[in-house]
Amino acid sequence: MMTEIPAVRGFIRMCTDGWEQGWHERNGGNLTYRMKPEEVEQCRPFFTAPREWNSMGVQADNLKSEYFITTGSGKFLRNVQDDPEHNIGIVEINDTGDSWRIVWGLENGARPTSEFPSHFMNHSVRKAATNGAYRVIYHAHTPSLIAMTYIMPLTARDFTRALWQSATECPVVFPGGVGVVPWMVPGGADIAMATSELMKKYDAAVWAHHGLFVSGPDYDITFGLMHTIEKAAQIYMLAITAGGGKIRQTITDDNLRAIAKEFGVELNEEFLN
Ligand code: 2HA
Ligand code: ZN
Repeated sequence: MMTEIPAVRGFIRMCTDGWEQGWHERNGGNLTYRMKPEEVEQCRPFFTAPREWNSMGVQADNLKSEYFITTGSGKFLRNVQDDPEHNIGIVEINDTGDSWRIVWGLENGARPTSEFPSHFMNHSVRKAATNGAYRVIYHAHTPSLIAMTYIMPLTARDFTRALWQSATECPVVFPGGVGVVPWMVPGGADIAMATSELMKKYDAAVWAHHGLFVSGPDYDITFGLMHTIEKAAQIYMLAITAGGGKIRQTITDDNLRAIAKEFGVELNEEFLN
């Protein structure tokens, strides 16, 4: 069965995990995975007759003829586990890198996530930046991080510092920091380009008043990054609220440097004083 293939099973589990965290109200959030050639071959016996090509409005040379597992547009991540065929699917990219067609799932006229252009451009940038290692792009509506976008200056520096200072593990998990996209209309090529520009530098991009995009090599690392950032945001919001807007003490820049040294990671120096 398709759902027994590890790449597909892991994809479904991640949708359920995100739902259980409270990050996917209604049709909120989306997930895509760039398949390995051997995974495509494992899935191919279950492929249905390919449907028509659909142009994306974005293009990437390094994603020509790739296959992606994707959540469906308007679909609820809550429903993926019970009914994968209607809520997720596999798409093939054409040999010019600007169109997709469905080869499995997304039954009854469903389409890939409305954020497919953003996912696609982020995949292109992260694939190039990591020599092909990165395969997962994940978008979620993480409440505490969204709340932070109402009270903090919308800069990479302000968000990165606040998050690094909110849990000792953070500088180890995302030493490069996080980027911030100002409020933009979701779903189109403009927000896709703005996000992928930041993804050249960062594994994670905050969407102001909307949520978070993260990238990674596999489901565990990518889900873990989303989870770590959202938990840090939750701690930050708890502390700032309990303190009446005042933080009495925090992890210092020297502390951050000491963690980096001990754990052998290189912190983005731009964000240190
Ligand atoms: O899938 O989250 O950003 C719905 C969304 C759009
Ligand atoms: Zn969203």
